[in-house]
Amino acid sequence: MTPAIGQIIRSHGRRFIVEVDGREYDCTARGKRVDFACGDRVNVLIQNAEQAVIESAEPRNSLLYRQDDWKAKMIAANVTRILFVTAAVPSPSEELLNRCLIAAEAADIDPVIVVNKADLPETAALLERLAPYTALGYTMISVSALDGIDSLRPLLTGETSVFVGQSGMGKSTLTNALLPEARARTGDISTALDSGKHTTTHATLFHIDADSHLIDSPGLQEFGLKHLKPTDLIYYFPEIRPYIGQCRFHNCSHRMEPGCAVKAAAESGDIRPMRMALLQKLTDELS
Ligand SMILES: Nc1nc2c(ncn2[C@@H]2O[C@H](COP(=O)(O)OP(=O)(O)O)[C@@H](O)[C@H]2O)c(=O)[nH]1
Ligand SMILES: [Mg+2]
Ligand SMILES: [Zn+2]
Repeated sequence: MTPAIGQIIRSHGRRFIVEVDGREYDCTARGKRVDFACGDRVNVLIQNAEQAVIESAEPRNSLLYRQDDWKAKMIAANVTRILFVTAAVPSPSEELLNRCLIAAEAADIDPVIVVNKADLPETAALLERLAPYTALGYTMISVSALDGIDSLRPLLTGETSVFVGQSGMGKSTLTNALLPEARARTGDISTALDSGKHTTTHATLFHIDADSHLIDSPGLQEFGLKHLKPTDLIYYFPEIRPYIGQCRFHNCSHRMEPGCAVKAAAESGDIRPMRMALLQKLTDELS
């Protein structure tokens, strides 16, 4: 058995595909551990040409994580950029976008909003609806996986990026457009694990070039943030951050306390009602 260092490029529950020097090994983890994610760099013991055992993971630079009521899900490790892919059809959830932005802020990973399907006439209205997010400092681009993705490429250069978003928004189509050779591999996974359906069920890491990598992930319907502390939430809202520490009471809940700087900012229009309502909703959810 030969020790080596590799990277998890797919995770299938208890099984992981680890890439070592360009070769793929089917791995399980010692002690049946499952707390590894696509993108993790791992120490393996190679057993034969196809199989290896994961001994341990190297410390992560980042972890994109979601936690619903009962299950915690590691989406991707060591990513430097999160691309939230949305589109005018099927109907996009603005709350999911907001939750993803908050998760990105909490993980200290740079998020980008990718509005796909620019070829559809409905896209103009969505771009208008999402314009306030650029005012918050988030980068937003409009692309068409079928028609043109040139504005996307420079954002991926030198980064390890992950596509996240609802199912049907075009994450896998964008992946294929970026990497023509990914088509076959996506097809393989679909046939082997989803009985022929073209739904992405597992995160998969692809190499764009030696320094640029891309993880395609399964569609999200919800984005639980149960792992966050309610009192930390205001740090993850860029437009609320300037008011931290300005309220009269240090334990202000930003609801009805007198001298609340956050509420005053909301009343003067510096914080959108939708974002304020989300802050309250998440505070309740996490308390
Ligand atoms: N019109 C249009 N359709 C697209 C575009 N990108 C993806 N689609 C279609 O949207 C559907 C879902 O795409 P898919 O990549 O599987 O979405 P995913 O679930 O986010 O991975 C497929 O039928 C695609 O052909 C686009 O830019 N324009
Ligand atoms: Mg997909
Ligand atoms: Zn307050």
